[in-house]
Amino acid sequence: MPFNPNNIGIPNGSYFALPFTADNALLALLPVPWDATTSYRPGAANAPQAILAASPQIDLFDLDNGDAWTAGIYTLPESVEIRRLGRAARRNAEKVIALLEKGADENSATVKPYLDSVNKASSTLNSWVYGQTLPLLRRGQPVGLVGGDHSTPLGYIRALGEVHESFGILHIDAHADLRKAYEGFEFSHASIMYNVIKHVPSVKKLVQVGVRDLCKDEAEFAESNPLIEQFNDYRLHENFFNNITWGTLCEKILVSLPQKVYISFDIDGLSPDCCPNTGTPVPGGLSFHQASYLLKQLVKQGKTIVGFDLCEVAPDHSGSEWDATVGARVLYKLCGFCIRSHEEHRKI
Ligand SMILES: [Mn+2]
Repeated sequence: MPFNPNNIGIPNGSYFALPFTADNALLALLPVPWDATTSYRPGAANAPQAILAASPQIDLFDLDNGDAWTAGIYTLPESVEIRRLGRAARRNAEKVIALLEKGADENSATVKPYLDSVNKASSTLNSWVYGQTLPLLRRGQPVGLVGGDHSTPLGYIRALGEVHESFGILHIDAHADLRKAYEGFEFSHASIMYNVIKHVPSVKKLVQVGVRDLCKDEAEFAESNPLIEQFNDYRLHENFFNNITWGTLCEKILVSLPQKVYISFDIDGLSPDCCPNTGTPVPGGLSFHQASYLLKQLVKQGKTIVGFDLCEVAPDHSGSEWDATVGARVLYKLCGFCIRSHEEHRKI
């Protein structure tokens, strides 16, 4: 049967049930089923599959991006080995967390072997993601990484750092993710942006939006580092209460970003009604429309989205598909804006 974009999608193993291959798609989607270091509530490892299952119900025509999908969105297969490695690492991480909660020291002989094995597994993941994404970037194909917890894109951002001399990150998240390590895990979901700043010198600016839960060390690190600019959720809402519009705030948010922008989208940056089962939900946050409008303005300003990730979506074990449905919608917006930004770029 020929592909008909007006019909309901027929599941085919590709996001949004689209009929593209590596050779005829502008954009590639890489599922990373991994939540080894999620501290509070696991589940993000199941997001790539749950979002895939929820994605065919989306109408391909998009009121912001029209028929952007026709440029091609291709889905890479989910790796069985990575899923298995992540599951084993998670079991060891749970042992570490349980021991730490009983008062054990990170460096004690009981904790250390488990901790070392989790850190080693995370390094393996980082190398794998790097190896998957670099060749695609080299042939000019941007990648959307579908996590997984927020530790998953580090290898990808490192690969971007080799292909692009200079780019900025627009980071939407309830958390700053600037911890030097968390619970002893060097590559924790709570450390992703610290690791990016430390390991990827091509990142010239990190703009964080929606942050509303961070420790003092992170606040001081952000304050003292000229690369980092935070638009925390309390200040954003203070502006709303004083009749400053979201359009004005978007301009302020986007002004310091360079021409090339990577988007790191933690679903918990949105209000928890969009992601009730995410690992560490926090009250407050952006609405779906605010986030969408911010991305639209980014593209409108002529910036190029060189890649993106969507992390920390966690499907509901009770059978509700809401988290995955919102995840699929956010993923589709990210894909659409990324494609549009490349078309805009070509026009210039
Ligand atoms: Mn995060």
